[in-house]
Amino acid sequence: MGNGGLLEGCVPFPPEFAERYRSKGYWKGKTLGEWLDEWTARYGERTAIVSGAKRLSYAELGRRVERVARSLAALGLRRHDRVLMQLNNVPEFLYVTLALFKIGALPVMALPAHRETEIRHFLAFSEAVASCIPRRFRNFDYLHMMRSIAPDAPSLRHILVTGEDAPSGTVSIEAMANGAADEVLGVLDNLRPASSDVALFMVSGGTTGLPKLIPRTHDDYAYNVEISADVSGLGPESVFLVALPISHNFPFATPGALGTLSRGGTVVLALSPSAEVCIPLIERERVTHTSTVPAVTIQWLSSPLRERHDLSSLEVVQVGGSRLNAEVARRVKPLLGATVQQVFGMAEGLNNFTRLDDPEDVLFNTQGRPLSPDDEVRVVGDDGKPVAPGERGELLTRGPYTVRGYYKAPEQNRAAFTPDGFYRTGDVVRLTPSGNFSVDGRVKDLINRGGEKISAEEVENAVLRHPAVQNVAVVAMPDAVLGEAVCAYVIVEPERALTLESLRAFLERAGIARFKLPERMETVDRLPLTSVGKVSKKDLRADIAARLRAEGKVA
Ligand code: OOB
Repeated sequence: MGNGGLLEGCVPFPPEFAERYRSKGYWKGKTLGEWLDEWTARYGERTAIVSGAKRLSYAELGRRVERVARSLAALGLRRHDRVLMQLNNVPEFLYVTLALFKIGALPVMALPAHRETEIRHFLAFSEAVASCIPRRFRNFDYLHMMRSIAPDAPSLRHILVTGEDAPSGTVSIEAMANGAADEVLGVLDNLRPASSDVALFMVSGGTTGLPKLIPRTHDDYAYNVEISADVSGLGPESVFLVALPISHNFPFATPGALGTLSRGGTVVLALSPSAEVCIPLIERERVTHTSTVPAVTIQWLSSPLRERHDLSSLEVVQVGGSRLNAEVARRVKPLLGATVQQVFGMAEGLNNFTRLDDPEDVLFNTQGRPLSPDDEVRVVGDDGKPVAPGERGELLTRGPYTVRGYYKAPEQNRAAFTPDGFYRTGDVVRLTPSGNFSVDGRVKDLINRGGEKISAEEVENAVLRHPAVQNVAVVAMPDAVLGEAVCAYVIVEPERALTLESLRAFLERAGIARFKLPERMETVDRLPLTSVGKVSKKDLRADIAARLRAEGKVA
């Protein structure tokens, strides 16, 4: 134990639930930092991380994390301090995140794709004291962005960067990891968090204006890691390719990097999920497991590189984040030589997996079933009452690794959680006779673009700031590879003109992540309304789907 007390603004598990999860052995009473110490002691000289030409043993990883933890403590970071993480798939992501777990400071898992608007929001809302960024990645200068934001973020005291040398006003993570920074011996003992405390903040795909923060505790997140590692068949001989951006829950901890480290396997970091990067890497490192979104799976399946490389090591390809088409699922074994495992998870908690020995019908046509015997799931109709078995309804859930509330969001929590603590997933599911879920739709107002969640309201608010826009509604349109893409229906101000290009340029200048920008714009005189006078997104979705079909762009 450490100094108790949950971070203010977080909703605790009710004591009787916490007690049950502990007594059943789900929550083991260890922090993620303590878990890391166990793994590094147990797997010592085995290879923990591969990144480019760099290979690190567990022992070396443990030493680096320890030095970074001490350096962060020396910088003044303390338990409960928030740290914005915006690193791409580099070892520094793991050094810092694991070091923060040790000192009880809290990573906020932003994405490299986020831009000024999102980052300003995260810094202000979390009151982060430090931010962690690459110097440059994919032709974007993160240091420049951070320096222009910093004066408006009064809480921000440190900018931690990748690379050996640190430009003025920044700290090099690599230097900390190499022991070049000051060490504060003994200080860590005063900082140890409790296992019941918050360990990190995930970012919600969210349906409201701006992304919400999801507090996950050491106990619940460690359990998430453990049960997802079990169901994925990970062991000391496993080699896991982290292809998706590592700050997502799926590649980070479900089971992803942490699940692999918990089993003594090797984590291979890829700088991009593209076939060009990943397929040669699978051959070179003899990768056994990886996690992908359907859009990535499709790209790998159709890549000519597949035939030019030896992929025989590959055992399991996990696919999640958005609905996988059964025909695509069917092609994974013949074309990649691996078992497909569908993963229907969420940063808020609940994970559903198909099991590796499930019959093909389940593997191809369902999104799996919950991992924990104590995951409680309900499928309810519009009236909030359970539907008949096999009928469609919204999935509600509560359990040993599902949050009870978003951070500092009492109002949104009243809408997103039932009074008895079930999280309303917003997903429309059907329980199939095999006991697995089929994800058939959603009631939440977001666009799932290749697994990346985009709040319609957030994009609408940004579009409304354009002077030529009188009103707008943003909806999902079908996309053959991404599943969905962003379409904006705009009412243009009289006497003004607006093109998709100028709207996108406007949004990009406003500092909004590129993946959220509309890919199509329809100008209309009015927006269709429902009987209660709200914009009918259902009609708009049907309209854009019909147009795309008429244009021969989708089947
Ligand atoms: C994962 O997490 P998030 O938080 O980015 O998104 C969660 C939402 C779900 O509520 C659902 O709407 C959708 O993403 N989703 C799926 C799906 N997996 C997620 N929809 C259909 N089929 C699937 N297989 O996306 C996430 C977190 C952990 C593991 C895997 C995915």
